[in-house]
Amino acid sequence: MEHEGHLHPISRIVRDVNSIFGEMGFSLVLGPEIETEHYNFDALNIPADHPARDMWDTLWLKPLSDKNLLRTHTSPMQVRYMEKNKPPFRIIVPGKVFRHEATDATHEAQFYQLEGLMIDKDISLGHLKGVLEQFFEKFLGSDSQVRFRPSYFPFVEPGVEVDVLHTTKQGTKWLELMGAGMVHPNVLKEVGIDPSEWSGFAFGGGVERLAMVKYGIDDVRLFHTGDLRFVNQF
Ligand code: YSA
Repeated sequence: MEHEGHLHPISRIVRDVNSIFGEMGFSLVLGPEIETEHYNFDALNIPADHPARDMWDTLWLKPLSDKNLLRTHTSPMQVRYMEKNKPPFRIIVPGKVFRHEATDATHEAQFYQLEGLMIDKDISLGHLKGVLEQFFEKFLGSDSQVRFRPSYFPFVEPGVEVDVLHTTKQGTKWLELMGAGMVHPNVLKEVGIDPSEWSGFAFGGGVERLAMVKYGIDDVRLFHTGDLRFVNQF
């Protein structure tokens, strides 16, 4: 008997997200999974002694003296892209990230993130909110509920976190989907972009969590167990 194959739900989400942001003028960019301390931390305004490094439990590669690591987030691609390209631009960067952390229903040690970056003239927090609200409306439908909370990341000022209402068999509650904010002037200066002329926003979201909200799934670990009874439902 022949069985028709299909995309893994995470690949499908990445394609859907790419097409929604593509309609809003964002281009797709990819980057390396092995990163340097410079791009993962220093160039993002997180120097070696900065307490915010504890936000990302890092898997360092040997020899430790080389300061190479498995990227803990897709944000290093903001710096790599801005070093090589002149604004204005809008990009999204999907990719695998790695963290040395215990797993639970909302945390994996290896998962996918989606980075977004827009730099132009006179960009404000209102543009960030508008773009993300439009994205969630197209991705989840007009009855989806999104909230923005003040938060802190060293590479943005101000910073926010974005939660979406998540309904599963267990009930409905807010799930954190993204960190975001206005790109910090120090990050722009680091790549030679004048913050008095250009401004912009960035965001980084969890792709598995986007899928959890879209499909009402209550455990992030289901995506990577290889259990076909789960995967074949999509
Ligand atoms: C913040 C500001 C910006 O201007 C740009 C990007 C960011 C996000 C930042 N780089 C970051 O990684 N923040 S985060 O640690 O809070 O992760 C972002 C999102 O990834 C979370 O909101 C969540 O949806 C997902 N995530 C985080 N840890 C996870 C996870 N998903 C599954 N398993 C984990 N362990």
